[in-house]
Amino acid sequence: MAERTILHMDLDAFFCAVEELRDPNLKGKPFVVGGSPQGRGVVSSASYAARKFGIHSAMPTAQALRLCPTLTVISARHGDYAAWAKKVMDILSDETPLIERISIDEAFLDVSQVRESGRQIALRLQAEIRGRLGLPTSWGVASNKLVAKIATEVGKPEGCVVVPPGEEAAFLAPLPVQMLWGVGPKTQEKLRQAGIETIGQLAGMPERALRSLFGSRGPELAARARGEDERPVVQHHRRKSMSVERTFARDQGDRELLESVLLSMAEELGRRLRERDMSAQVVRLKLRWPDFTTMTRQRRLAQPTDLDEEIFAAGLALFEGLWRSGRKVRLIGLGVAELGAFPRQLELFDGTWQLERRLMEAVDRIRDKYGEGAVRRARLMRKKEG
Ligand code: TTP
Ligand code: MG
Ligand code: MG
Repeated sequence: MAERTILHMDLDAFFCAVEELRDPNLKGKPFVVGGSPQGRGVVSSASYAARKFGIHSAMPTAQALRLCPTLTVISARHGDYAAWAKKVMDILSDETPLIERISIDEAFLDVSQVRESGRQIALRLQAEIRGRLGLPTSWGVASNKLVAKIATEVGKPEGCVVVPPGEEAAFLAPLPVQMLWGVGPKTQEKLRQAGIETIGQLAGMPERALRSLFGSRGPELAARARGEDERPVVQHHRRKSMSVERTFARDQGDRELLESVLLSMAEELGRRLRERDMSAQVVRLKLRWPDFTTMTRQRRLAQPTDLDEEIFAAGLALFEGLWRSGRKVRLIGLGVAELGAFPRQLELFDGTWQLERRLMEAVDRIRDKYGEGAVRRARLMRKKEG
């Protein structure tokens, strides 16, 4: 692949920054935008002054108040943020059409074809967004998305960190593994137990050790730790839907098995969405009976999602609407549609936070009931069929 120049931008304490535009007295003060401490509100965005107290996004507001009793809590006046974010994205779009928005306040730009250096472009856009809108941004410049995004994180707030080509691995080496895309709490814990805390240590792990810890995912993880990433910058809505389906060698009427197949499909779709930094607004189910009649149903979600649990919950609800106990199924398919880089703000409203909890509990219940064995059984079946 020819050498690329990728920029990544993320607004600093975005919701807080918008609130500061409304009320300049907030500047420099510890405050958060979030749900109320009664109920089960959580912090959406914490000002940098509040972060000094250890306050961060997704922390219960009540806990944030314990850490900083003088904290100001502002309820999210939602509409505004999207409008401000759009103004920022419009400035970026004027620069290049090769822009991929990945959340409400961040985007990648591919400026490989632009003659100006990545640093110059980033600094110019940073100044323009500050000057025209009064909003602070941080920028990362690198040869790929993975490293550019981490560079942004490292420079926050109001930073511009450039990682020259060839220095990706050296740049990442001292950073903690959890800054790496794809390393969640579970992976982090596994690595910690193996004595691995920095990205550099991960990059240096012998292939055998990686495989025994993470199976086929191991080498991929090591590649990321070396700062390798070939994912292109994808303009929005290029891809509209994705789906997976399975035809059974023998028609299946067993609820346990059908549900576990559905679950593994939801996991597959969730993984593919997250890999592309996308969310889906619609979930679709397809069932084909032994006589080849085919039914499809779809459901629009209250919020776009990239979570296995939510895709599964919607798929399961559709399934239950179509299927009667014991009825044989020839093919089952699950899909997601209306994909985009939607802002995901489950935590904004206390109610949706609880909804997410409920969904996770539902999945755990099904896993408890049917056990890992059910999923394994489905996998074995697939093997036999293949
Ligand atoms: P982030 O970019 O993750 O956070 P931030 O902009 O507040 O702070 P940083 O300087 O570290 O980038 O998220 C962007 C906005 O999305 C954030 O201002 C509020 C919203 N958000 C939530 O509503 N809930 C969350 O859990 C997170 C992480 C963000
Ligand atoms: Mg931000
Ligand atoms: Mg962000």
